[in-house]
Amino acid sequence: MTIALPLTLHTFAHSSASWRVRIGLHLKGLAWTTTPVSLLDGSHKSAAYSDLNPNQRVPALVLGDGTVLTQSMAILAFLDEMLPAPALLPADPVERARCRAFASVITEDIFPVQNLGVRQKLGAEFGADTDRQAQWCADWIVRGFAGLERETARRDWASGRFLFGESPTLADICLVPQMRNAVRYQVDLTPFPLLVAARDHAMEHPAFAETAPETQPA
Ligand SMILES: N[C@@H](CCC(=O)N[C@@H](CS)C(=O)NCC(=O)O)C(=O)O
Repeated sequence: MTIALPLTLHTFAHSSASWRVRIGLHLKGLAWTTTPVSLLDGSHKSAAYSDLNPNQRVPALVLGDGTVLTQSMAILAFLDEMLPAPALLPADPVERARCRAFASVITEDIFPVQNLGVRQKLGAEFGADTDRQAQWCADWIVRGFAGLERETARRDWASGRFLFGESPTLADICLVPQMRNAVRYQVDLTPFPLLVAARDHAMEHPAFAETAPETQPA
């Protein structure tokens, strides 16, 4: 079975979940066409986009045969299953579990509480202005990053490598966009030197640099 081409990625440049998928596509050597979905003007809630992704979130990946895939981690798993090299997880089962756990801290513990819909609700229903919303996001990022920094220190990770070895894995794919969110919310990264080093190393790889929000159409 092969992946039906061409691929169309419905994405928003500044969405970290979308960036994860762009990194994965690039790592797997796949080309794709971008269809921008603006979260700023609510395009993700339009009738047309809701037909494509009933959950009204980006990203969504449309395959050449019309199949629609959603949820960044499910899309990355699909890519890894269809194109096993380069692998997005370590070979060793324990390391795989640790790598998945690292990614989950970001995708399940940190990211959901700072998502756009959450921030909008904090503003509309709880009166939090943009500064308070940013503080909210920063607090959850700091808590999550503190754990990841401690975990990384415990693993004797050395800078100049990817988080789980010599090639990028889900851990790097999730960390880099989340670090960008941290910068956006003015998180002081000084307490997280290992995460900063991991981010900096990953950003030297074309799959990360060439898919960064700044490189995207919208
Ligand atoms: N768990 C989903 C999260 C997708 C998601 O929430 N994307 C954000 C942008 S990064 C979004 O579309 N937010 C819209 C909203 O919160 O209303 C994934 O990993 O794909």
